[in-house]
Amino acid sequence: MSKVALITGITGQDGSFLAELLLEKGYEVHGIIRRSSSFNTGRIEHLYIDELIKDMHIKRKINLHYGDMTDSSNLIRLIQQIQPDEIYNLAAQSHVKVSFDMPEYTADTDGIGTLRLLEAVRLLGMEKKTRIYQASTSELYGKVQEVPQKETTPFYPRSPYGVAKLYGFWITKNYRESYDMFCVNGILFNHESERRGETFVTRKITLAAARIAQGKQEKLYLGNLDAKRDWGYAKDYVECMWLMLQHNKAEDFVIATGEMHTVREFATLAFKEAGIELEWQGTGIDEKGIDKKTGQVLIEVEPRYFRPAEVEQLLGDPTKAKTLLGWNPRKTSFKELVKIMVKHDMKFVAKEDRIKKAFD
Ligand code: NDP
Ligand code: GDR
Repeated sequence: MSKVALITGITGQDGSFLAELLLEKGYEVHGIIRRSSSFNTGRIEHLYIDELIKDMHIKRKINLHYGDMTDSSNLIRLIQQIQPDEIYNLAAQSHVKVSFDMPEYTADTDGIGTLRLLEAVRLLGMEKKTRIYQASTSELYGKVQEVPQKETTPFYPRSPYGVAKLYGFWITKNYRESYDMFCVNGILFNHESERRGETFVTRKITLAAARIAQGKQEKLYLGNLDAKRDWGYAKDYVECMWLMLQHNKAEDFVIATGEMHTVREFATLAFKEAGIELEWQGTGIDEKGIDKKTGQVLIEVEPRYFRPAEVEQLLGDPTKAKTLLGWNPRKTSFKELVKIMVKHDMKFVAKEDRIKKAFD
């Protein structure tokens, strides 16, 4: 009998990579999707469309169910019906800047949503059957109290998102300690990919670099160029989520590369991959990224992208995951990550244009 997994947030960056990994491992995979007036399944279509075409008996590789983290009765019904051995709670309003605009919704989905899921498992008497992974985050460290950050570093969140995820972290730990449930927190540092949402800084940069290189965009506007992040590759990180649920003991882990770069460095490297050498001039909001060859200003600072409270730097220490889970934090280097994203977006942007023309 294959194991049964339920993924909340299956349509997101991590959900799509995790679904692929679990299918490879022979799992029966279920996912919760939100009803939307437009398609939100772009990242997972290949996991069921191919199968639909091949086999008209509709032998789907993944099973999708409508649901929402704000709806308890829906979560209870789905968990009862699916009887999962493992739940990966990846669903969240995951944009830090947007959480300042939608603090209550973010708290409801990211904080109380986690409680709803844990309670559903407990109320159904599945505490001993179902293992739960909670998508915690380096944003918990916020205004950092120690460098690098590890499992014992105190938290100091700096956004409604960080505060909502703080509740998710502690309620997961509390259910583990109160009801002896196998529920764990993965404190994941930023991880990116060619499937990253287009408003997160890395993807915004790689898409802009590709469009500018192909003459389809003039300028890129960014916020804080000095922010430093520990950026890894999402495909490597979902492996850790799975490893944490296979571990013999329920415990929390920091997942990071142990290397930190500024937004400016990411942009410099991404533009280089797209064939453009940047040089930086000016300081603060007057800083500009200039094409060395043509002298054209390609990047400007736009105060609209600054946050009311910023997380200036994050650097994780993955020693525990390395030692206890045998995970390799340097599988994909920073340089390789940028290369993967720019290579993808150069093709994506070229195709985007062909699609647009087809509808003209
Ligand atoms: P994405 O934003 O790409 O995906 C979020 C997913 O959650 C989407 O499937 C989205 O659905 C779904 N979702 C949002 N709100 C709800 C809701 N109310 N009910 C049900 N589903 C909902 O995030 P990532 O894949 O990047 O991240 C996965 C998780 O890991 C998130 O919890 C995030 O906070 C956390 N995390 C991410 C890190 C990163 O660097 N990527 C680092 C640390 C933690 P839809 O497609 O319909 O919008
Ligand atoms: P983050 O990711 O807030 O770390 O949260 P994001 O890519 O949005 O920002 C990273 C840093 O870049 C700075 N920045 C900009 N950010 C965006 N989005 N747009 C810009 O134009 C821009 N210019 C500079 C930001 O100020 C910030 O310092 C991500 C999410 O995936 C969370 O869900 C997750 O928990 C954390 O990573 C770990």
